[in-house]
Amino acid sequence: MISFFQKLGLGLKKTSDKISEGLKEIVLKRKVDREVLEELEELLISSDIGVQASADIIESFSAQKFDKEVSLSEVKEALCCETAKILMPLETHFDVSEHKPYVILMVGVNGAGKTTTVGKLAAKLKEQGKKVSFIAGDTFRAAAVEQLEAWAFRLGVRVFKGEHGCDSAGLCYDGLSAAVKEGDDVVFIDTAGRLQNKDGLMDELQKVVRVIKKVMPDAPHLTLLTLDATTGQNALSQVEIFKKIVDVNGLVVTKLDGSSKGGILVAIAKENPTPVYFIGVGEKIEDLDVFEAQSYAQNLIGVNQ
Ligand SMILES: Nc1nc2c(ncn2[C@@H]2O[C@H](COP(=O)(O)OP(=O)(O)OP(=O)(O)O)[C@@H](O)[C@H]2O)c(=O)[nH]1
Ligand SMILES: [Mg+2]
Repeated sequence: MISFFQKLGLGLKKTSDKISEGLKEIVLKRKVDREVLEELEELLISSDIGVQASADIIESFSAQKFDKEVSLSEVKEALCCETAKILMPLETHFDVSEHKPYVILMVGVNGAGKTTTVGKLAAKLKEQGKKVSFIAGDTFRAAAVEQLEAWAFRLGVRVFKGEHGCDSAGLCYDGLSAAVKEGDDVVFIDTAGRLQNKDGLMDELQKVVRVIKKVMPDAPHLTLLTLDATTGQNALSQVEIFKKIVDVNGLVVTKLDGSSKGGILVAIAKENPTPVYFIGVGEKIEDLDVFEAQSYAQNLIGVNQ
């Protein structure tokens, strides 16, 4: 069976192909001079790595390799190493045993992959023997509850739901109270997708957090912002704005399969560092894994290509 590392490699292939092709043209039989450095920096920026992170990577690269003849693999190794250094602080540890129930609030723009991530993550927790439940906080989008229920049915998980269009905050209050009573280990609160410029929906999210705290003052223990990797630079503004509204303390980055914008995580690490809990490389239940800086950097730069 294909490993997650291989899947990540395939997923990031569009980005790494672009970087590899660019690198071949730049480094072919040339000493590293100003021009080479500039071209490398441009290549990184055009791969969504961000201006600041690209400048840092090139500065360190230059310190090691300036005026030297280098092979393609040496360049890749050096760029990978610097990229991994920038990504390293985003690595984190997922431990739901610190609270009971451990409350995970899913937030993000429309279609980012929140509900799918709930399903994939719940499957992992169930495998570990945890008692998991869902609160269908997306009372807004037609079929949102059914989508969550389909995952719940498949995994054997309880769903707390209300009438279509009912008050999401009220539902979350009741749902969390029920989860406490049931002795659940982990509760996922799925919420409606909301664009970062929709004030009304953002107010609703704050209300959800306020009522959750009435049931459990230290909850939500993890507010996970789900980012769609194909959105590229816009992900930076999503991180910034969602952090202003709620206490986002973790990220999930989905759709790395087929995205040529995998460099965005490096930009986030530099400009708005936030722990990355999971990355998604497909629609299937097993297509979610923990984020690892080293393997991410290797697949992004295409060191083995
Ligand atoms: N290729 C790919 N598709 C994904 C991934 N994660 C989610 N999807 C797909 O993206 C689409 C949207 O996913 P949802 O989980 O419904 O997203 P959401 O954020 O809950 O959407 P709203 O509730 O409408 O805001 C679905 O078709 C998912 O199967 C991933 O890592 N890779
Ligand atoms: Mg959803």
